[in-house]
Amino acid sequence: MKIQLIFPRHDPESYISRDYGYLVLPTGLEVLASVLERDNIDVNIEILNNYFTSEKEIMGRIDGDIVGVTDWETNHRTAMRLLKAAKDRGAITAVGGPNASNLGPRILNNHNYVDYVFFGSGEYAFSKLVAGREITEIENLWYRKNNKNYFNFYREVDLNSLPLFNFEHVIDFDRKKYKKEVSKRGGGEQVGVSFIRGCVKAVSGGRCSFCSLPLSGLKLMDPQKAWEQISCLHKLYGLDYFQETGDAFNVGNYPEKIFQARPRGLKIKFRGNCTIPIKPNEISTLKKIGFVELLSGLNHVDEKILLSAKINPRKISEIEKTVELLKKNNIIIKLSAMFGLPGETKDSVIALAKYIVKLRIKYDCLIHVNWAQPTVGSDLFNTLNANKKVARTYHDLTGGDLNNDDSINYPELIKLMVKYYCHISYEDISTIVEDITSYKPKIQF
Ligand code: B12
Ligand code: SF4
Repeated sequence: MKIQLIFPRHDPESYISRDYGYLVLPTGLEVLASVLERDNIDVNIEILNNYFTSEKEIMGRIDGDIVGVTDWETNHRTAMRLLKAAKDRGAITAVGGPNASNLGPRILNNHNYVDYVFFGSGEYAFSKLVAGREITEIENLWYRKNNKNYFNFYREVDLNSLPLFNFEHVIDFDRKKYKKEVSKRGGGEQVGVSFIRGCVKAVSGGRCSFCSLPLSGLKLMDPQKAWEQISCLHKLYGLDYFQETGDAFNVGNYPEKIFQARPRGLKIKFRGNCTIPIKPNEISTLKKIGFVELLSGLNHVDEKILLSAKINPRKISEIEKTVELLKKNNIIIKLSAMFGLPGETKDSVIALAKYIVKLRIKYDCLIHVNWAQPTVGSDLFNTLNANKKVARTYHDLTGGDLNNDDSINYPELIKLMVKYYCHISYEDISTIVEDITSYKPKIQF
């Protein structure tokens, strides 16, 4: 049986440029492939990465018995086009990934050429589907039966049960060409490795209002195994820069355990998300592990807004202490701030804007400025969808249906969130944000 797994490039109409600096190596799909092989299922697996192989060429190559595609919000339309082509050629079609995860019934309702939608981690579930197991026994799976949509049950994978993965199934992957192309585009060469699934904040204090993370609980990979995975990719391809893909790498003493298990003589760089504040001893552990870049949510500075978004407020002085220490340790910090959360006022927008400028000037750190996005699957989206005025106005403006669409016009929905839930207009927030974006730090994102 032939299995084709496809990682699509961003939709031409997405807000991300097709020449954007990063090239994606499809870690998630290779993890799925490694499990199929480990489970001794008699398959021939091909991974088509739209970053290396053009869409036209991929379309020409589609001939799998099962075709599975990764769906991000920024490549959703391309994902659907590819799945349609696969169904036209008689394939069983499956879609997974962070975007599809929250769209199960919507995708099944709107795209009759899609047979299965996977929620969250796909390792056990996809392997069972390919092995032909009874559909009702498969976790994390949305499917159609007699014109109705069903979801069986949720189960997180045990990361220690997974085999090691490599990039051997990716068609046209040439390490040298990859390196050259990455440097031409000016992007980082970090490769995703997944040692942490789930979020400690969600487990302990509930999910943030804008969160659409399709996982619950928290799973950690044994540090010994984590290094085996890294050593394997380093040995095979010389890869030496990794992004740990979890929401927060600094979970309890996990960084210290990773440091203790580190094999001697292996020079590896890391990038990953951490929750701040971070204690000085923890920063020095991150440094010793090889962290060169750290990503973290600054979110907002207004306590009321933070609390209503279920984000833990932090003292500004603690944030600055962390930023200063990271800088001293030569770890680049990239923060993200969020405008337009419910409750925003002129004062709160100005306070956040001033703080961003202060951090940029004082520490020259990069702060990515975003609008709070009510992604399907988040509490924010559910609140907007339940508000009849918002749903009706959204329909009048876009022709869309918030209850059933799988392609949401987020720019319009954000405007409506600001209109109905903030005490300042969208235009006024935009003007203030434009003012602060004129300052460019030396480090680029
Ligand atoms: C690493 C990463 C990157 C890296 C590299 C991406 C890569 N794949 O290697 C870089 C830094 C380049 C990046 C950039 C961006 N990223 Co990014 N990134 C991530 C991150 C942190 C990890 C992805 C990953 O490798 N996960 C680990 C693997 C094992 O999981 P996975 O890929 O999800 O696959 C599993 C399941 O989803 C499922 N699955 C996936 N596909 C399929 C297919 C089938 C058929 C099946 C059955 C199952 C299945 O099974 C897999 C195994 O369990 C995620 C957040 C996260 N934790 O997921 C964001 C994330 C994917 N990124 C996101 C975004 C928006 C972006 C950017 C567009 C941001 C921006 N505005 O610039 C850019 C654009 C990238 C580009 N190429 O142009 C969003 C997507 C939002 C959404 N809902 O779709 C995410 C979810 C972050 C977030 N919460 O907002 N990113
Ligand atoms: S937004 Fe991030 S920190 Fe908040 S619950 Fe979701 S994954 Fe956790």
